[in-house]
Amino acid sequence: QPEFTIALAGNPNSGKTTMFNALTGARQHVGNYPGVTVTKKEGVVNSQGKSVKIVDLPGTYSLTPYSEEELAARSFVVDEKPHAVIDIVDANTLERSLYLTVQFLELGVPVVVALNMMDEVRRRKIRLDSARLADLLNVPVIETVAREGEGKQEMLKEAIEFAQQNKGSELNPVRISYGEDIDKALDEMEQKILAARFMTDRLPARWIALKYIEGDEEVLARGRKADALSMELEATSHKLAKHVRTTLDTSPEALIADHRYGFISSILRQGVVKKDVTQERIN
Ligand code: GDP
Ligand code: MG
Ligand code: K
Repeated sequence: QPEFTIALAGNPNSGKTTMFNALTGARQHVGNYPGVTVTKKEGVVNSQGKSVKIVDLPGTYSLTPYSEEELAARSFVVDEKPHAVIDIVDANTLERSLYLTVQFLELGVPVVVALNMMDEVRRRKIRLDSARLADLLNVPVIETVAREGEGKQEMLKEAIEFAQQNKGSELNPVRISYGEDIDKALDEMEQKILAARFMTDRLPARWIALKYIEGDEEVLARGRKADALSMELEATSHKLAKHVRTTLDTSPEALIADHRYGFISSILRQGVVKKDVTQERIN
């Protein structure tokens, strides 16, 4: 029985399966996620003297379960609680890719970011400061080229270290500001969720509140089974949605997405991406 489970997550086409194959070789097992037709690939590797189960999650842009793939990926992370998640990011589309990364961080998941496709980034003369990104996100960031196997050992080592450190302990989920109205509702709901210990055995209180505000049907359904507090949280969310609709002519969901992208672009502006203009002109 493997000691650790590490999941490979990321957007479609970010190189997950290529990395999965580079790590596991022929030692693969294919099955299905419970309740859906989405294929689940698993393999076992030995690294750092540990036996590690690697799971290739379906590609997702978000952790909002709009599709079977997104639902399968999120349920695996929430319910199976892998010891670490390696987020395979296409470094050529960093801004869009980090949208998923940030959602893992809000969920309090131990994440190692693999900046993949670095061969293409280098060819385009884009300079990415991965150490700076690691500082700003407060997680390990490793540059990789999955097709060449470049960076895979270091990436795995970081994930195993992360898994060992975080075994049994809780991470501090990232807290993003979503603007005055949403933040106020989030704070209130978070306090109530904590006081009632409403689903907090698996999930951070603020994340649960955020999902109520987003109107996440899967979390709402879990909540209805769990406790009477769910009625109150739904009522607060409806009131907020009405207020946001009246005053800003938009939905809380759209506001949340805007602020997440704002959070990401502020990180990227702090010296993460440097385009070498001189080189660009020469080529
Ligand atoms: P998945 O959808 O995340 O599983 O992505 P795949 O592993 O199927 O990869 C998508 C495409 O990107 C394939 O054509 C891969 O060969 C290619 N690819 C994967 N990793 C790299 C990389 O590091 N560099 C380059 N240039 N291509 C890559
Ligand atoms: Mg794949
Ligand atoms: K590509």
